[in-house]
Amino acid sequence: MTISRSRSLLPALTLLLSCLAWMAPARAESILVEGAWSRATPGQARNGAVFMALHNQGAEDDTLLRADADPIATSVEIHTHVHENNIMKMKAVDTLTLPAGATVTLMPGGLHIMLMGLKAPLHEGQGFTMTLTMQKAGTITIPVTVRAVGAPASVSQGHKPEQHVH
Ligand SMILES: [Cu+2]
Repeated sequence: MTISRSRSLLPALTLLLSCLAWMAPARAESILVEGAWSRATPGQARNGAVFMALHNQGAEDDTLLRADADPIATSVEIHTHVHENNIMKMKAVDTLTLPAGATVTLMPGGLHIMLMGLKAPLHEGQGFTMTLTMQKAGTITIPVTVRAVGAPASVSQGHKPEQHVH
């Protein structure tokens, strides 16, 4: 984990400390997975989504082939969002390319891992594990923390050194 060099360090640090519990990175050779989280599911919702940052620290491109969340979900798909007739729709993709030296961020409104057929609602504060299978790096088990229903789009946004004051 790297701490951003943001000048507004205190809020970032506070946020960082509050998410350290689920920020513990998981690693499989060249792939580092950070900050995997899911939203609590309201009422009768049968589907959930998981978000995370996938860092490919290797010299070669890799591919996320599949994700599994047994036993909490019946099936798991990799989804993205596409614009169709001015409507944002979710669309399943077969695989996800992880370019060498790059970070692919899964976040609400974009790429996500879809949990289909949840066997029980996801409650805030709960944790579960998922496995990700990469073509080259193999399988990695990651911890996922469930955050509140209204959790903001991406906590990692708070970690970006984006608030430059000139
Ligand atoms: Cu989806």
